[in-house]
Amino acid sequence: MTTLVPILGDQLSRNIASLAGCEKASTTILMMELWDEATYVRHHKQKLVLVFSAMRHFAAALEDDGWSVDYIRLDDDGNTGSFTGEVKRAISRHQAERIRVVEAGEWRVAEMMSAWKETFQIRVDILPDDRFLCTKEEFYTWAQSRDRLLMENFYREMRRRTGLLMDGGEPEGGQWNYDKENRAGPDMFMAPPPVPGFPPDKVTREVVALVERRFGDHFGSLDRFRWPVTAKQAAKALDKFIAERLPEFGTYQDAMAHGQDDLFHALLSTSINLGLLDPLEVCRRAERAYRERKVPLNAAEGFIRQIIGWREYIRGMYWFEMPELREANALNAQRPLPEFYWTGETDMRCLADCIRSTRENAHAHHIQRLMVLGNFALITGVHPQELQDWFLVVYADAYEWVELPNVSGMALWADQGRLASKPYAASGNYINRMSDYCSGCRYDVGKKTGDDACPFNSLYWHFLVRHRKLFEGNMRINRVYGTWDKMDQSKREAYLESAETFLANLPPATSGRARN
Ligand code: FAD
Ligand code: DLZ
Ligand code: SF4
Repeated sequence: MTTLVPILGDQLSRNIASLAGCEKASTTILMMELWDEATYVRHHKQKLVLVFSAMRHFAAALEDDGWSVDYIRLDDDGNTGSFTGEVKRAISRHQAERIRVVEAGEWRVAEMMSAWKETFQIRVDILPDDRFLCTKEEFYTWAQSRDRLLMENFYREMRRRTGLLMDGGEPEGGQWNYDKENRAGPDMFMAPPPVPGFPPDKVTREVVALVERRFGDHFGSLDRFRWPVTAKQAAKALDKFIAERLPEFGTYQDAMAHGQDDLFHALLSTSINLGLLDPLEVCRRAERAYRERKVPLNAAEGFIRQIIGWREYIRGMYWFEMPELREANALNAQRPLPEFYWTGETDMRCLADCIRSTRENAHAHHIQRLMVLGNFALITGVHPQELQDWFLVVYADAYEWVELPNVSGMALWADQGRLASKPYAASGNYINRMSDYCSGCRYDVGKKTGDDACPFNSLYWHFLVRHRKLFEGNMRINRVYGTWDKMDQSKREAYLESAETFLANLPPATSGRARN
């Protein structure tokens, strides 16, 4: 009896649950390069190269281990371009009597998979993805028993459950969270070591040629492709991060510096999301570095919180809130995506730099995504689906399960605050404090209104005034309305007029698009 084990492009883990307990002699692994997956949004070219190259390397590693792998290339004759079409063909090629597959990361693909049993009329076992530390069911149980779904409470449970940075029943060092120590802007002491790059090998070069040929008009440049494409490379990237950048990770976690794209960040999300690195192992490594006194507690805790806290919480929220989350638009934002999100052509130096990094690296770090790109879209009222699609296209680590709650919930407050207790709206003052962007900008961050004033300043107030009814009752933000009410009438009018003039001159996207 042949068991067919489809392994999806983001399931590239040797210990994937679908292979556990399978006999090599009676198992065929199916891996598929698919037109539908490559084009459901017009992914950044680096993401396509990353996924296809990592898939090809993984298939070769499985074959070296003695597994039979049926690998369908994008240009192979007869490739139907869809998961269902390729599984159907493989069932007949291998006379398969059973399918074992790990659940899909995305709603869209999970829906397809749930129809396989009826479509193919054979046994289909869909297994939980145990690379996540919290199952969907555990998350639902946690979420259903609460009014407020605070990440911090979830995180504490995950710390207790994993035992990471615990001292008996108490958090290591006496505090759960050292975020207050993690808010330095860029400074003269900051000297980030370079992130290791992995120049394309023969396999990757072949994929680069394929992507240029078939997806040459997608967003982004391939010139600086440097992502790990194998588990071995990802392990090396992790070693270097723990040794060289983790010690300062906490301190400069929220800092931004012009032209410095990586700072002290891990650059590990692409590897973790593909399955090249195990998230729990990554956290254990960070903990070990702390216990060996190689990194301070604020760095190890801050980093571990991102993974067992934020990453797990975001994934849980995705499944808990779907499918409504994709349509959510609590602020009734209707503006089209501005043109410069595709071109980077704007005088706003912060946005121009974040978009340049996005185009060149298929990456921007968290604060750039949240407080520059997300914040601008929030305060100008960009339609959530326009921004969701853009974020899904442009980042090499983007999969809907992680992109959507971050964009819709965290950045845009489109879910009415179920994920973020207050909107992450900020004026130029925040960006100036956390970056060196403003010093070289054509706009003056100190000016509040007028042609050369930082646009974030008036847009911030315009946003708060537009949504006063909603936010006045929010304890975490309502104090700002006191400040607004105390301002001179003429000053308030100038703010609103500046913002209106700016918005009237904000061209919508015409040169780029997220979907075919
Ligand atoms: P580091 O800053 O070094 O953090 C370490 C790890 O923590 C990351 O590798 C990642 O696995 C995890 N992590 C940190 N924050 C988050 C978070 N909010 N959600 C999930 N995991 C987190 N991350 C993605 O992987 N894919 C996305 O599509 C994505 N879209 C985002 C969109 C917005 C609007 C925002 C605000 C954040 C988004 N993030 C996304 C989260 C975060 O920005 C990236 O995980 C991070 O920038 C990846 O770089 P890094 O590995 O250097 O992360
Ligand atoms: C992201 C992606 C891309 C671009 N291409 C493929 C592919 O050709 N074959 C494949 O198996 N997976 C691909 N993926 C990842 C899938 O989209 C991913 O498995 C889902 O997003 C998770 O449900
Ligand atoms: Fe951005 Fe305003 Fe600073 Fe310019 S002045 S970099 S627009 S925050």
